[in-house]
Amino acid sequence: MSVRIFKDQAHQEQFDREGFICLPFLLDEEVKELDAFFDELHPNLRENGFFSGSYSSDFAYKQRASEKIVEVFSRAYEKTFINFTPFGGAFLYKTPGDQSELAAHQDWTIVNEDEAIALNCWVPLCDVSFENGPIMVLPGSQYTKHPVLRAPTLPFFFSGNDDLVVDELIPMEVKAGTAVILNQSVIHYSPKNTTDTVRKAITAGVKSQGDIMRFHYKIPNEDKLEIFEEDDDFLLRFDNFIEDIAQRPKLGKSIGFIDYNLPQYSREELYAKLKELKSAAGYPMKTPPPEVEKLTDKHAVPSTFFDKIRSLWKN
Ligand SMILES: O=C(O)CCC(=O)C(=O)O
Repeated sequence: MSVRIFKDQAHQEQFDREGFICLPFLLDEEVKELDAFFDELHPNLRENGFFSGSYSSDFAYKQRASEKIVEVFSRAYEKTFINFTPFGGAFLYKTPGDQSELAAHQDWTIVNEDEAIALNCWVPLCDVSFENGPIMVLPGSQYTKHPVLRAPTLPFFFSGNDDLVVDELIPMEVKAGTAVILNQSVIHYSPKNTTDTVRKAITAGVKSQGDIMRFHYKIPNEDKLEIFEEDDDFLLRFDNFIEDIAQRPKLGKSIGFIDYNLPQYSREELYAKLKELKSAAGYPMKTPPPEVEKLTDKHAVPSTFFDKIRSLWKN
């Protein structure tokens, strides 16, 4: 089902087919304003890593950043979208170094994707090329083409075989102020920053107007998810991001339970699925199919978003 959110019909069709679209978005002066605000908010950058404002435990910082981003983005939002509600934003940065890779992931399910849409506008504040860690996407991996639920307590359907996915991603080498507008369910990733300057960007969320936000929690040792309805600013309200996302939500209203099993694929099946999704989106595969091999322990152990985020915090 296509949920209308773009004003322009051609943009909507491309987004529905590929799961993402790159569009001119911010004016030069808006980029400059946000870049100066980034510097004001982050006088000291952490070294050698990828950092998102969402990980901070400082609510006032997160709210200030989010409100400013929404304010400056509002002109471009009005030009681009219809029937939409912005739900905040955060600064992201990648400082040079070999720890600055961000693992392949899909963003959490935060709306009922059978009826509504949630997307991210990822907008770099500097020109982005393969060298400084661009966002990379798997075309066609959006919910409408491959419906899976995502939550910090669930693995991804490709967990353990991330290498197959990463080999097939397309880098978004775009100019400062361009938006890479991603369905939140699209698989994405960013490689390390191998330059000697910081790569700054913004991620800002937009959802279908009127849709209530939600969050899923996997009941330990059961194939069951509990669903919570959440306020529009719930993503800003984690006190201790790394610990809170692994637990039953403290905020929101439980609206019930569903039985849920994530699809599971062998390496060969996963390759075939990626090929199916990419071809339907109009993209050829970049790599040959994997050798038929026995599932090893490495492939069998799923990792969750929580594990991946924890590994980012080691440095
Ligand atoms: O900025 C990046 O490198 C990637 C950001 C990202 O994947 C995310 O915020 O979900």
